[in-house]
Amino acid sequence: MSVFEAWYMDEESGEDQRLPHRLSPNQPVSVQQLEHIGVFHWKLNADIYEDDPELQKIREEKGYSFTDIITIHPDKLPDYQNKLKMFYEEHLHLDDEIRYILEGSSYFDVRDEGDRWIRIAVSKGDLITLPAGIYHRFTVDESNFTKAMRLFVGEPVWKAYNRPADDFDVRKEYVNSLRSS
Ligand code: KMT
Ligand code: NI
Repeated sequence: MSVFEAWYMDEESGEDQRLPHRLSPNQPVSVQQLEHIGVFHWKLNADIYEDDPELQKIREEKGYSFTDIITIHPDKLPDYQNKLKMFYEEHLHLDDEIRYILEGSSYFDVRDEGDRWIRIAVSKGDLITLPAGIYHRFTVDESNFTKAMRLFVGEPVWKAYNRPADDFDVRKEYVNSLRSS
């Protein structure tokens, strides 16, 4: 089982978004740093996701009433290349982004409070939440495969607003929450 790991990205290190893009030497980012910018994480047993009391508890506590499953793979996701490109555009949402990795692995990139890219490696069993208003993006890694559960409070809204999206209240509130913590 690979561990949940995050690092500051080398933003100069070439084209292929699916590569790790670590700095050298590696500059790790701690769980505490991630929590500070509102990114939270649970490790669950994805083998039992269909009937997992731990997942059920989180869903009840957080009100994650909606779930569906998305498979990101060239043969499984219609319009794969375009979708991948869209996911990798820096964007925000008006609601939290909650993803539970059931199979495979991938990267979520999030901006820290100083606007630097942090790359978060997620794999089977990682449930990650990104707060409403955080600038982020997503990519598969070199495995080109992730199966993920998408969770949502109520009726899902997948709409993404590409940067710049600084005028949204949700963005202002997010930026303020960083200042006051
Ligand atoms: C998003 O909004 O960034 C996504 O939905 C990413 C793909 S879901 C694993
Ligand atoms: Ni997103």
